[in-house]
Amino acid sequence: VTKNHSSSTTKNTPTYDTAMAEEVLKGLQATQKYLPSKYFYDGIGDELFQKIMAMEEYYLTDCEMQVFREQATEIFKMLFGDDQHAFDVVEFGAGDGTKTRVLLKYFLEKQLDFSYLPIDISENVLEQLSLSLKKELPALDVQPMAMDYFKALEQLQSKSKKKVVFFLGSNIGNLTREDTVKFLQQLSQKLNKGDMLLMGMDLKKSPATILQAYDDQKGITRDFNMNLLERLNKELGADFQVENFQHFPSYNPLTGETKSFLVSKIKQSVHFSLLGKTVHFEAWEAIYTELSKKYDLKEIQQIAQETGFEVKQHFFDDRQYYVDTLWVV
Ligand code: AVJ
Repeated sequence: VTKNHSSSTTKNTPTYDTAMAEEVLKGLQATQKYLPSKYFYDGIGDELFQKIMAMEEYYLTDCEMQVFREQATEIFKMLFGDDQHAFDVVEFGAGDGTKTRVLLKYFLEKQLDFSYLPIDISENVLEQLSLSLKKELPALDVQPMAMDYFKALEQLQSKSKKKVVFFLGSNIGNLTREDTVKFLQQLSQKLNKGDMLLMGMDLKKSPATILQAYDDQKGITRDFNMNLLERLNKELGADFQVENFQHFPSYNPLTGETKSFLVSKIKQSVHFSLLGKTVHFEAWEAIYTELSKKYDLKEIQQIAQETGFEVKQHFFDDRQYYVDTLWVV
């Protein structure tokens, strides 16, 4: 895999991430166009997502922070009970680790013997995370892994220390039902009996509340969605004119699926100079860019059962907007 850091190579030919190029073309050449949401997170996307987490409308982060601040003791008891042997904390989609820090700090105070293995698709965000943890929690052993969830799963050693897996922030919501089940099945197979999973899931609630979280007043979420096109311009030599696209989020209260789209306002063509390809858009043709799935407790129970886990306990915020659910293998 070649990577474009927008610097010139020795031959002076611009390079690009070939796996990304392939996935992007596949999505844009499909009958119903789509782009994988994992590509939101370049340096600018990381910054925009941090702004999203701080927004009034984006209740998810506040809910999870409240759960960790107010129920750390209960969570700790459920995770370890009397068994306080050495273990690994594996975190999928660690991001900037703001929420996790609350728990890591608590584990350190309890003098537990553990390493922290954060996994994220964004190298940029992982570097920042490692640096800030080194400063803030110098005693913590951090082993970062920059890759997507399925790659990281393959790397997990099954026969080692006890594992506590974190999958927070409703990151699971980005996966289709099929990928969710596939991911969790593979995960439970990698884990040993007694290993645990703490997973943050966003719950069904008033549709208006959900829609606002993905369609904020200031347009930060719009910029976040549009940045995907800017990234393709920078990294694949595309010539998207973002003003010719519209951010459009939707929520289906039957399925809990929140979907975000970029809709082409006009008939237009976009050329990818580095790939020698052109993509055509009809007026009002859409690109599906993100799924942010909302659950109910029945579906959570079903998924746990289907994937080889047992639900131990749900930790809710005050409004029951959100749940951190604790599962055991
Ligand atoms: C980071 C995947 C949990 O889906 O809610 C926020 C990303 N997208 N606003 C989500 C996101 C638009 C977020 N996750």
